[in-house]
Amino acid sequence: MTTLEQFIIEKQQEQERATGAFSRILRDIGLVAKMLSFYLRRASLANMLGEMGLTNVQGESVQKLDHLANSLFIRNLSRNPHVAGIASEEEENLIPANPSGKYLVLLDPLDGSSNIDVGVPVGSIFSIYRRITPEGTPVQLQDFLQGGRKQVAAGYVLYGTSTLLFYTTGKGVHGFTLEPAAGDFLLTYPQVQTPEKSSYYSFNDNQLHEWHPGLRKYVEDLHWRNQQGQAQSLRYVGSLVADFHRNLLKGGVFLYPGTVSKPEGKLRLLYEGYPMAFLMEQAGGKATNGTQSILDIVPQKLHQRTPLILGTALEIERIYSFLQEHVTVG
Ligand code: AHM
Ligand code: MG
Repeated sequence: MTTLEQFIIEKQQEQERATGAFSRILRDIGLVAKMLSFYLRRASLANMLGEMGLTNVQGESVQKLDHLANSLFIRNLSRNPHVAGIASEEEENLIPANPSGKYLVLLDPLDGSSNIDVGVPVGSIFSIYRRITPEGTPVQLQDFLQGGRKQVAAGYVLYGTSTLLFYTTGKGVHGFTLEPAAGDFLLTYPQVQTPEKSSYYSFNDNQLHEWHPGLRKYVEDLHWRNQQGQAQSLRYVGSLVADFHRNLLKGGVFLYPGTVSKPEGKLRLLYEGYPMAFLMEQAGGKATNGTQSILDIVPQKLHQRTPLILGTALEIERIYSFLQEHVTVG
């Protein structure tokens, strides 16, 4: 079986100018994922559930495990000489690391906070960029605001019935499963393509009344298709990584759109939108905010939010046609 480490080395050898810097970052992310997987399984036994009593930059209460995941990633990655800087959903400002490094890592260290305390799968999301400011100088905000098409890699770790690590470097999506006995991630999903047919839909409908009328019509269409015998099943975990992963493998669509009172939506462009969009496109699907591809959105700030719709290519086209047919917002 191929381990994540072997796979990374093989891929590195395929690139003429590869120095191993990038591979070492992926290895570090894998290492933190293994540690987190271990801590998450013990959380309710080791008094690691519940809140820290702090609020993060997003105005959300920080869970103990959010805090742990954030510190583990930052501590490990900032020791890596190739990491010039880090940005995290949990940190207000960017974190300069090693000025001589040439890569940046952006993180949602533990995604799906509302599920942490109830034993429901959560995840970590990462994306990697090459810096644009000169090596040897401290990183700047502009390094982090290059836009989704500049990602050199993106991926996620799903802490579920098994711990899975899926990533892309722009040449397909590859998935690994943690073999706890060996302590290694093993290649179990080479070259993942999402099915063409969508069978699942995932969204929180508590603000449906505030959605764009085109999207409300699309939801009616999902129900109508069920009546026609074209089974469309609702599956919503409430952890983006888990919802994304199921739909990636089974064929589906995930929606977290903007609403009349929150047109910018909830999810973060840099930590959640870009990496998941990169993965979905690499697996043959599409990602949109309703008007343009997520990867084409020009970022303005670190913690920018975005409406996020991810799914099979045909299903996203279908959504576009509903949005165009019903243009009035209200
Ligand atoms: P988090 O980063 O604070 O965990 O929030 C992101 C999560 C996503 O994992 C998930 O898709 C979404 O928020 C669920 O939101 P809601 O509870 O509104 O359905
Ligand atoms: Mg998140």
